[in-house]
Amino acid sequence: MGGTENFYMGALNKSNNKGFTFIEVLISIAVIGVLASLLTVSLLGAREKSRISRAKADLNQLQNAVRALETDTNVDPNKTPLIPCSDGSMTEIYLHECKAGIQCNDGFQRWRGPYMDVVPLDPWGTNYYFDPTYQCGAGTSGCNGIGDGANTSRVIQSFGPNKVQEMNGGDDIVLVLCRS
Ligand SMILES: [Ca+2]
Ligand SMILES: [Ca+2]
Repeated sequence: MGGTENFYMGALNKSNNKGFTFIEVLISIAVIGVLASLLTVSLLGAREKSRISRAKADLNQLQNAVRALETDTNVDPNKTPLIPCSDGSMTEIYLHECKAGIQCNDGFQRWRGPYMDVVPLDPWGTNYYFDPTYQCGAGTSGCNGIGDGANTSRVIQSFGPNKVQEMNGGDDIVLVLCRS
């Protein structure tokens, strides 16, 4: 027992005397650097995830507002007729515009809003959008795995982290009001 103890003490003393070599210090700094960057990446990832959840929650609220607009006026934003779902002549607009009919009225019949006091900006600072002719991609968030190809969906949407609307993919976050 005593012999083993001496052996360990000897090893301990030896390494204590030696201290850290330059290489060991470099390796420690590199390891700390890698751990710090991993932590940063995971924090950024968590923040982006919470922004995406917020966009989805906003879109759910906006959908409620659009459904209330439909009930009162029998049309969608920009007076888009409910049927047919796909109509290439209808225009895309931002949902905070009065033409959308959510927070103010631009000539809607039987309008009884505002259906939302203020249409918020999405978590990336872009206005939410109404697109009566959106092409879903199979991987688009909210398209539920259905890539429509040539067909179109009527959606409300956030352009996502890159702030640009994309068709058939990208980081858009959509809520489908109806499909053609
Ligand atoms: Ca479109
Ligand atoms: Ca996008």
